Amino acid sequence: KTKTPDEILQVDEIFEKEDLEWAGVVRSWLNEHVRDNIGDWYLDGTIPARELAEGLGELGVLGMHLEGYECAGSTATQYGLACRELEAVDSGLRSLVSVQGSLAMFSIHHWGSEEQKQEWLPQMAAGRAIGCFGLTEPDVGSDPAGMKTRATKDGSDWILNGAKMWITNSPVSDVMVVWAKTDEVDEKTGEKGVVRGFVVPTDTPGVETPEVQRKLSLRASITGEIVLDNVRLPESAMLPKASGLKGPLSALSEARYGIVFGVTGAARDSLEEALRYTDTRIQFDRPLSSFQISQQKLAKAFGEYSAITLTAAHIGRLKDSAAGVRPEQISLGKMVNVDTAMNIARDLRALFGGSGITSEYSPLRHAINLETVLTYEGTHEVHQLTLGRAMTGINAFAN
Ligand code: TGC
Ligand code: FAD
Repeated sequence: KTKTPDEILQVDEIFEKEDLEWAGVVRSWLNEHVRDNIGDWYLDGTIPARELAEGLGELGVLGMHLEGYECAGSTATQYGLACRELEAVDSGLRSLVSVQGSLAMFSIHHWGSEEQKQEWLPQMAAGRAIGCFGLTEPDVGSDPAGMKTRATKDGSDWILNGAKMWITNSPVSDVMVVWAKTDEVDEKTGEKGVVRGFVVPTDTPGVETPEVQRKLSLRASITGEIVLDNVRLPESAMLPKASGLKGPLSALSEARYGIVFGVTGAARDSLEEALRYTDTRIQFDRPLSSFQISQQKLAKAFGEYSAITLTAAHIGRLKDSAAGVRPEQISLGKMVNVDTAMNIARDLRALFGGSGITSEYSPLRHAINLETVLTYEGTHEVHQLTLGRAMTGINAFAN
């Protein structure tokens, strides 16, 4: 009698019964609406973002961990388990939900005015409005403190100029949270330039959002630029409570948390697919699953999958606890879980032989997607240095 990896691990002893039931609801919805299409969307290099956002809004996953404004107010663990199911289908799908809920909606929810929250959060939770988050620029990625996008005052209005790069969903967004430096003096450095967030409807004159083409990874996701050419905004467009890098970094903590859970889904899906395939594929008159080397690969992947699942559960519990989770703990989860999930998907892909390089089977698609996940939301190296700093007390990011 065979058992699934989750049965052997006894995930029902790791997570609460009702949380796993919720994960089952998300999984069923994805099986019904997405799973059969994902390979084609990936090959086509796109995703029906608007249609999907409305479906995901109805399912209740957009901004589900936020309170009020028609958001579900779920626990961090429940949100993590939803990310796990989404990324079991494709990292691009989890990206759609991460950017909407953890980056754009969270920024407005945490740092916005009451009017901004009332205007945007209910329609974003329902998936009627799509949001994006513009921090990275063509010349500034890992070091957002060096951003060049500027917000200057003209009377009571703000004028935004600059460019953002690699922005998930910018070409299909209705609203953007854009981070720019103002002329204010930074109290810490004594220099001019304080990072502020702005809520910018994408139909504002001067905004353009060309799509990034020719991606090899995260193909079932729309990525774009944001070009801001003398974009005039009312004073009320600024997020009033965010000042300094803490604004965007707090949102990044939320989205990185979703990744810690999400990638365990990509690993689980790769393992389940490999178990199914090796059970039915016959070589030398025996199923592939009967060879010792196949079982070694499966066992190694299972061990690693178990470890990252337990890490995600631990970080979820910390986030749900009264004390909360610290940024370096999220860095630990992002660094270890993404790298491990990528290695699991890559190693298992070999078990499929030639079939493994087609869109018919998921492990290579997951592995290639995870190259992006390793890079965005803080590169693997940024998280290594964050942990290095937490352990040694020495900042090795710069001189
Ligand atoms: P530092 O100057 O020390 O800190 C600035 C202020 O921020 C606070 N802070 C945090 N707050 C909340 N959460 C965090 N994770 C935080 N990290 C720092 C910090 O306490 C300080 O507050 P205050 O009150 O003292 O001013 O900056 P740092 O040295 O900590 O940061 C340096 C570094 C390199 C770690 C940071 O710049 C960084 O994380 N860089 C990576 C940039 C990045 O991750 N970009 C991601 C862009 S968005 C994206 O990729 C979306 S992909 C979406 C998808 O499709 O799923
Ligand atoms: P760089 O910062 O130039 O880094 C290049 C290499 O140098 C990396 O290996 C890095 O680790 C290394 N490096 C940099 N500094 C150091 C150092 N001090 N020590 C050691 N090594 C270092 N951004 C957004 O704002 N919003 C989005 O929605 C978004 N979506 C994305 C979607 C996709 C598909 C991709 C690929 C990216 C997305 N990003 C988004 C951007 C992403 O966050 C950046 O690509 C990432 O932060 C790295 O920045 P960079 O590409 O400029 O690389």
